[in-house]
Amino acid sequence: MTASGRPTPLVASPLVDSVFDLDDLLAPEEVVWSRKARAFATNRILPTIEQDFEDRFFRAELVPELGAAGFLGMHLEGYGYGCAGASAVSYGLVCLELEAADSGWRTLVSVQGSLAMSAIHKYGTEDQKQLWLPGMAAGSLIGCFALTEPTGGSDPAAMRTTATRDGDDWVLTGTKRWIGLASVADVAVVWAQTDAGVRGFLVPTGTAGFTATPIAGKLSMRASIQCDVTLDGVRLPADAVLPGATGLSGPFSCLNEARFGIVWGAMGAARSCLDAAIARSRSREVFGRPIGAMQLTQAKLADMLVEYEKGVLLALHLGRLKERGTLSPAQISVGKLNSVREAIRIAGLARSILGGDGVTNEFPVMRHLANLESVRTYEGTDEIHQLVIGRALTGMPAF
Ligand code: TGC
Repeated sequence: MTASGRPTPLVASPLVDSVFDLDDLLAPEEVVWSRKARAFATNRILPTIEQDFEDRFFRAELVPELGAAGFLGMHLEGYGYGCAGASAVSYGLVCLELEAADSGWRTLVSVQGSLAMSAIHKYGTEDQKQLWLPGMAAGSLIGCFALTEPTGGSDPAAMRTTATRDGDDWVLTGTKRWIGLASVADVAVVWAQTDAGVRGFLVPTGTAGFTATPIAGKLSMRASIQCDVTLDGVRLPADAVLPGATGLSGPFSCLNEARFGIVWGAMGAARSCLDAAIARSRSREVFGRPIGAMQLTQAKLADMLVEYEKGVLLALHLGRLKERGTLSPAQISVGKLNSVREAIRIAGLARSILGGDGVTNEFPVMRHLANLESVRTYEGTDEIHQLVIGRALTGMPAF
């Protein structure tokens, strides 16, 4: 229920679907994943999300349900470790449907599957994979990914967290910030400087010296958790290191996975805003007729649909490239930059169609708008992605 007692709208968008017909471009199993995620979002997230956002409440019981649905680590290449072995496009569609409910829940699937699980899956030993991945796929264990530091997230090469050898052990010291799920995580994938460059470490969060503190005062992503993390002489055994990753390409390859999910997810938030605006335009009367019968409103709705459809088609193109194994970081940057930027524009136009009521939680639009400002900032800001694209076009790095 919304604050006004109206039922929370379903994530359904029959009008948008009928004009676009995305399903026509999808394989049958992709439609199945999409509908499954839409049902999960509608039945398990939407009924409580406005109140959870208001209360800053993370509904932890949904995590094993996401695992049971097969959404956690669903796209990790190959079967095994309890993962679904689904296609990149299927994963993207799940991200879209979950983010149509709330960016926080798509973020959870990203942090767990695309960042923490993918780091272990790409770079871990067989023992590390067996220890962590099945529980993480089931949602009985939670992972986080500690890369960003308080001095800024855009330049991981400048990280100050260190890992030094002491006999066979590693000792980690430093601070991380904006680390999703860290205070509820069982394991943290921590990136730190070593004599041999940046390495990744698996840190059970109960290890002495590891502290995670949720960041207070967020006006965005309020139904999810982001933390400050302190590593105060965290002592780890030799086999805590991820052996397959040396250098920044390790964490950056995981960011590629998460950014790919955002390309799709942000369009889900956009679709939810478009749905709300369409419904309101048909029911709200001003100057004696529905505002949807007015040319200025129709122009806004048309522009919103065009950008939504273009964004999803771009996501689908990138998904097909990913499935072929040819998707490049610059192509992902094009998608992340476009999807989030256009989703924010669509949400803003939707808010204008809703009038004053658009700033209340009677509608999901301000929540999406606030969430999308976080989505715009993490996993590479607009400016970072412009610079990655600029480097690809000119051959000259400008950062
Ligand atoms: P550069 O010299 O370009 O590259 C260093 C090494 O990395 C490789 N590389 C990549 N590999 C895979 N995928 C990519 N996208 C890659 N980009 C670079 C590169 O080939 C090189 O490899 P090697 O083997 O030659 O050493 O590195 P740079 O430091 O100059 O990079 C510049 C830039 C701007 C591209 C990079 O710093 C960047 O992407 N910055 C943005 C980082 C970012 O997105 N930060 C936010 C992370 S969000 C977060 O941590 C929170 S997680 C979500 C949550 O917990 O809720």
